[in-house]
Amino acid sequence: MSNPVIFQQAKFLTSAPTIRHLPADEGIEIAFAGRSNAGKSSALNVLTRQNSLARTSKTPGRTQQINIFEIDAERRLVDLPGYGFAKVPIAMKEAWQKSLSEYLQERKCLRGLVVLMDIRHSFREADQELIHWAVRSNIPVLAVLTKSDKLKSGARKAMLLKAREAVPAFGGDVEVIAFSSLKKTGLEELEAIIQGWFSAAAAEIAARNELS
Ligand SMILES: Nc1nc2c(ncn2[C@@H]2O[C@H](COP(=O)(O)OP(=O)(O)O)[C@@H](O)[C@H]2O)c(=O)[nH]1
Ligand SMILES: [Mg+2]
Repeated sequence: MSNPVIFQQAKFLTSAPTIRHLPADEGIEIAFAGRSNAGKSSALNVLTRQNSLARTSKTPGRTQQINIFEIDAERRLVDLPGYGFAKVPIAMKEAWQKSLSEYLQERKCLRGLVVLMDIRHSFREADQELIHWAVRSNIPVLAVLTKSDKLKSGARKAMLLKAREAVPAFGGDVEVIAFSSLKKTGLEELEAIIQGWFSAAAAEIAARNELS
């Protein structure tokens, strides 16, 4: 069994422009992905109870590198480069997309993917592609519908329901929650699911070590 995750312990470890600059591919990583401005950095800050751990920005497209936060020697949270941002030079955009896809395809310690999407525009094409990729790689997905405070209760419930109806089409382990960094809505669910992923991965690693 693994110890409970103490998210408050998270510390910035490093920023990697490409996957070759990442720490060794060992232990367990849970990654946060989403379009630029979806609310990734804000969610990471709420989760870790640190106001400026992951820099939040009103300028979309700022997070160009893979930012790694260490919880302890075994467990890390990863803020992936945002995608789908139009107002940057094409070469720059291609460099980010490359490091994103490389990380997703090659990182063996990746054991869970949190996909953040604005509750008002969930499951856009790039989000769907990412989720299909994770399902194909057997990585569990949590779709987090962000900025839920922007909608009134009725509309919020309708959007959550609509998003949940989209899940079976992915054919994998995909869950959906509504979330607000501003109001801390959905924080307990977010924590519980990530904790579950860390525990499951730790149990699997322990079982593998016993066999060898
Ligand atoms: N109202 C509201 N705004 C949010 C929420 N989360 C993020 N934002 C705002 O959305 C913008 C982008 O957030 P950020 O976390 O930097 O997004 P990232 O690009 O995905 O890392 C910022 O202006 C945030 O203040 C939320 O839950 N509610
Ligand atoms: Mg960010």
